[in-house]
Amino acid sequence: KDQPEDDAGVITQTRPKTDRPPLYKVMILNDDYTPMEFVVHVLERFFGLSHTQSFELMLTVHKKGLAVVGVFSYEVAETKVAQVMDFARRHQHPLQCTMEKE
Ligand code: TYC
Repeated sequence: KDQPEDDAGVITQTRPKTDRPPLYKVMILNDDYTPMEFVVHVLERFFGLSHTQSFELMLTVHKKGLAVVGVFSYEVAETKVAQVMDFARRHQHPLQCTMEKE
């Protein structure tokens, strides 16, 4: 056998940065039917925003079509989306909430 059997001479380069888990943007989308007060309530209830912050963010979505309402780990983002979609459905509003990798 003429191949070396050990790692002599092999340089293992350590990676300079530690990977952080990816983050996910949670967004809500505008529609023509969901009442403004309902959206404000959703933002207060599920995203811990103040009434004033929630009202302003709701207006941003109303005018621009969508907005990021928070950035979370995959599992937290998934839970927020599910909670909002379930709450909207139970109240028969078409409000849509989605997530996207940052
Ligand atoms: N456009 C809705 C209305 O005029 C209000 C609204 C705002 C709906 C934000 C959804 O994500 C939304 N009643």
